[in-house]
Order: sequence, then structure tokens, then C-alpha cells
Amino acid sequence: MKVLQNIFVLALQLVTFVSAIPSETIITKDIPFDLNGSNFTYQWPVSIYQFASQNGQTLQMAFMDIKPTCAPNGETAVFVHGKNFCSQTWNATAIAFLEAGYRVILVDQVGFCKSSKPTSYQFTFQGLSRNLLGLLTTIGVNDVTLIGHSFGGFTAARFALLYPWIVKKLVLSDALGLENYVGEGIPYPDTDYVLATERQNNYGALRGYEQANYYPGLPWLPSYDTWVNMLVVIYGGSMAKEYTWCQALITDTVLTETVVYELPTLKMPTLILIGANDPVAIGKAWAPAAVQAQVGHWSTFAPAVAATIPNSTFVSIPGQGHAPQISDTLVYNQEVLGWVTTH
Ligand SMILES: *[C@@H]1O[C@H](CO)[C@@H](O)[C@H](O)[C@H]1NC(C)=O
Ligand SMILES: *[C@@H]1O[C@H](CO)[C@@H](O)[C@H](O)[C@H]1NC(C)=O
Ligand SMILES: *[C@@H]1O[C@H](CO)[C@@H](O)[C@H](O)[C@H]1NC(C)=O
Ligand SMILES: CC(=O)N[C@H]1CO[C@H](CO)[C@@H](O)[C@@H]1O
Repeated sequence: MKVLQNIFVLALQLVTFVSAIPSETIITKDIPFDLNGSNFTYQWPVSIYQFASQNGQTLQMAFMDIKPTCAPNGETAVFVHGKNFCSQTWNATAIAFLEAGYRVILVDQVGFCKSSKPTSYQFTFQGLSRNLLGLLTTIGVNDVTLIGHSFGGFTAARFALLYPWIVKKLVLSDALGLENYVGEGIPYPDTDYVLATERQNNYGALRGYEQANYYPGLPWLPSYDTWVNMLVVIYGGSMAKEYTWCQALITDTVLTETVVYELPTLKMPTLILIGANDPVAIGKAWAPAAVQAQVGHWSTFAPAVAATIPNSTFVSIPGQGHAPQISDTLVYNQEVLGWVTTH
């Protein structure tokens, strides 16, 4: 009797404990236009994945879950954006996938765009991967083609290492993490140094960075302004303070984590795709000239990394920088869709 009573008390405690954790929910109604400091309009309806993380904080990840625009092929493509990008930046490639029969899921990672901007948060690629796993599990998706760009490529690589049974095919598109920046000699700064540079971001600073890194040697097109302004409204928006701090922490994550040494254990078909003239190296701006000269040579290190992954293909898009999905959309879509449909 005593034992039964104890079990009953234990069960009651367990129920209380579990119900104290806000459950994972998907919110699809009454999503505000200005969501978490981003009043930029997305092309498809936005949903929110709400979950508890890190000291019981209630966090939201904004995402778009879009049905194919022709006969479904039964496949799901999940796209993860980079720093200075949002889920919406994938729109032209998303349309190509929708037209090929894919269900497309575009996510905003925590700390970015329309998702929460927690100021007390340990940003790790493992944690960001876990958040994405939570979202996919909650909406019943357990088999994906995962496409990550830049910072989102680093997340995608980590996600594929942690949850290989979910990732059928992996596309790493100008993915950070193929190079180990601090290991290459980039000085490691305090987050306050990065925060100060984040606070200086405005139209001019962002455009200058994007011209030099995303479209090096290419003319500035009016359509590129759209993507600068998408960021400008967040940097000047209702959560500017939280956003700049999250972005500083996010840069810290890139500088403190590595993934390249683990990539040889990837087993799924993997596409490593770059813009041939991509010059991006995180921290290059504050590195000594000798280090600056040594980093960001994607045409050298990216094929070498691809060669360490058993099931990989390497593609370099000529004449393009860090964002070929924007600067050479048709070729990019052809390369990625061509690869996913033949591997
Ligand atoms: C992609 O989104 C941008 C910004 O919302 C928009 O200006 C552009 O027309 C969209 N492109 C396509 C192909 O829908
Ligand atoms: C969006 O927010 C920015 C920054 O606060 C503001 O300048 C702009 O007018 C807002 N746009 C809309 C359509 O609300
Ligand atoms: C490459 O991937 C395919 C498809 O998943 C698989 O059948 C094959 O065994 C893999 N090859 C290697 C070398 O891992
Ligand atoms: C952390 C944060 O401020 N999250 C907000 C994101 O937007 C939703 C919807 O407006 C709010 O409920 C959250 O508080």
C-alpha cells in the first residue's frame, strides 16, 4: 500500500513537472506583421514553432511550410538561411523546388529575422540543429533534403552529423565551417568588439559588405536593395538591441565551433556548392594582412573538403560570390535541382 502510495505521489509529481514545461506548439493564426522586430513581408504565410529552451525560455521560430505547385513528388526540401539572410531570401529557389513537386520548408533560425531574439542564449550549432529537429518532428517531417547556405550551411552540416537518419541528401551552399577561421589565425575578439560593429550596420555598411562579398566584381542590381532593406528594418526595428547582441553571439559561435574535421563521417549524398569568387572569411576584417591573404580561398579549400566526404559532389559556379542563389539564380537552381534529382 505504502509502495503504491509512493508511486502515486511520484506520478503526480511527474505530471506536475511535465505540465510546467510549455508544450511545443505550432501557431498559424494571427501572426503579427511586425514579428519579433522584422516588419518585412514574406511571400507565403508564416507559422510559428513555439518551444521551451535554455532555462525555460519560451522561444519562437518563424517558418513557411509550402505545398508543391504541381504534382507532389513526396519529397520535402528544408532550407536554412545564412547570417544577413532570412527564410524569404530563398524564394526564387523555393519556387523552382515547388514547381518540381517538393514540399518546401523555409525556416528563420533563432536570433534571426522573424524568430525570437533571446539575449540570454547559448548559441551553438548543436542547439540550433535541435531547434530545427523539434520543428520538423512537431510538424511530422522525418525525411528531408537539407539545403543550408553560409551560417545556415554550418547548421545544416551539424544537423546532418547529429541526425543523419533524417537527412536523405545534404546541400552545403557556400557553407561556413569548411574553413576553421581562428585555426587559420583570425584573432579571436570579445563579443563586445563584434557587437560594436553590429551596431554600426545600416544601409551603407550592409550594402558595402554585400557588394564586396556577395557580388564581387558584379554590378549592383536594384533587386539586391530588397535584401539590404530586409536587414535594415531589423537593425532599426523594435528589437534592434536584442538583434545586434544575438548577431554578435552568432559570430562568436562561428569563431568557436568547428565542423570540417567531422565531415568525412557524412554518409548521405552531399553537394558542396560555391561561387567561384566567394571571398568570405569570418573575422577577415580585423585580421592582420598576412592572415587576410590566407583565408577565404573557397576555390582551393572547398574542393579539398569535398574530397574528404565519401558521397560528395563539388560544384563551383563561375563568376559568382558568396550568394549565387541571388546573383545567378537560374544556374544555381539548375545545379541544385539537377543534383538532388539525380542523387
Ligand atoms: C523574392 O522576394 C523578393 C522580396 O520579397 C521579391 O522582391 C521578389 O520578387 C521575389 N522573387 C520571386 C521570384 O518571387
Ligand atoms: C518597418 O520598420 C522600420 C524600422 O522601424 C520603419 O522605418 C518602417 O517604416 C516600417 N515599415 C512598415 C511597413 O511598417
Ligand atoms: C552514397 O549514397 C547512396 C544513396 O544514399 C548509397 O546507396 C551509397 O551506398 C553511398 N555511398 C557511399 C560510398 O557511402
Ligand atoms: C522573444 C520575443 O520577443 N518573442 C516574440 C516573438 O513574436 C511573438 C508574436 O508577436 C511574441 O509572442 C513573442 O513574445
